[in-house]
Amino acid sequence: MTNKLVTLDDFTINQTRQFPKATGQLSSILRDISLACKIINKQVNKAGLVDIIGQFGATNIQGEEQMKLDVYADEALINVLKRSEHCAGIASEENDDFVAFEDEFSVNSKYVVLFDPLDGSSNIDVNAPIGTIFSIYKRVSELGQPVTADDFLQDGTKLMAAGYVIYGSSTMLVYATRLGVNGFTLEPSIGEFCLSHPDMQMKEDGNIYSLNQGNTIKFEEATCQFLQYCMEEHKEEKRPYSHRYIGSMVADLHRTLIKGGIFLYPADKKNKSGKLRLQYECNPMSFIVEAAGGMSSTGTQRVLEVQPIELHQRVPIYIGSKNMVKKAISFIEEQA
Ligand code: AHM
Ligand code: MG
Repeated sequence: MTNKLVTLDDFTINQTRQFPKATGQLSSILRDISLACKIINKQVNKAGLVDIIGQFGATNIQGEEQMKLDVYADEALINVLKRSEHCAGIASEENDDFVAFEDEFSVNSKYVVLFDPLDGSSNIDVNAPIGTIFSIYKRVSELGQPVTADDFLQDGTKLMAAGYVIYGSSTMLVYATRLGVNGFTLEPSIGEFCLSHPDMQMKEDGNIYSLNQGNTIKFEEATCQFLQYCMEEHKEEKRPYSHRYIGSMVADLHRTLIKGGIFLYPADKKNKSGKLRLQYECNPMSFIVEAAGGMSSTGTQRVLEVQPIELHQRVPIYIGSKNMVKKAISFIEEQA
């Protein structure tokens, strides 16, 4: 492994070999997603050069302004997955409803893909990291027919794989299956994602907390108490925990995965479900973090066990190093 480049393809083919009955369809979808992300990456890199930054004049279902790159990323993923033989349909944070692919190959495909094509898009015009988040489920509807809403409303425990691509100082694809979490860095000269972070593990403890502290005035008592705890001097560090917040979930969680810590977007007095979306953001990230040995909770329930009722549903989230997440939950339990 040390002196040979292991591409994403090499890696997934090797993983598939461990399961004699595997058909390779999941690997093929992953390859399609990585292709779409390379296309998005090219455009993200050009964002400062071409006149692509700006509002597209449309709003998405959450009433937020979409930027041009969001639309571009959404279309890149849909086009690639539509052509793929193994994807039966998609649901995207940018679209009101899921899309069923109805050609003869797609209706016989086993998998559906959900994605947030460009998360953290408010960071585009300041050149800060943004990302694509994706998840793959096995459909529950009958093969041979177009997919239905039930295929997209499965809880996170049913995930087959999930991942993200971070467009940062380098471009990385991190993906998780039940076998673990691995990170691949895009080698631009050959256009391949190459294994750079094998078997990623989350630290049990951490000393970084990440949340939008500007919302403090709206926070519930338990969140304020946890914040207070983070700002106290801690024995081991002889100082308070550090606060880091980019405002781009992919970037904040990528740091959390590598360095340990906690990321939270809690419910507050106004937004009882927080801000982040269960199916597009919280479930895939929870699956990755749990597969790396971390923990993810809504504060009262494991995120992956929340039964989705609608596609664009939001949930509060506390995610990261086990002991920090447990500590945050302990304040919620005390208040209850
Ligand atoms: P988006 O999907 O519209 O980009 O919003 C999601 C983003 C996350 O990446 C980030 O964690 C959060 O919104 C930041 O929200 P806030 O600006 O309220 O702190
Ligand atoms: Mg998002």
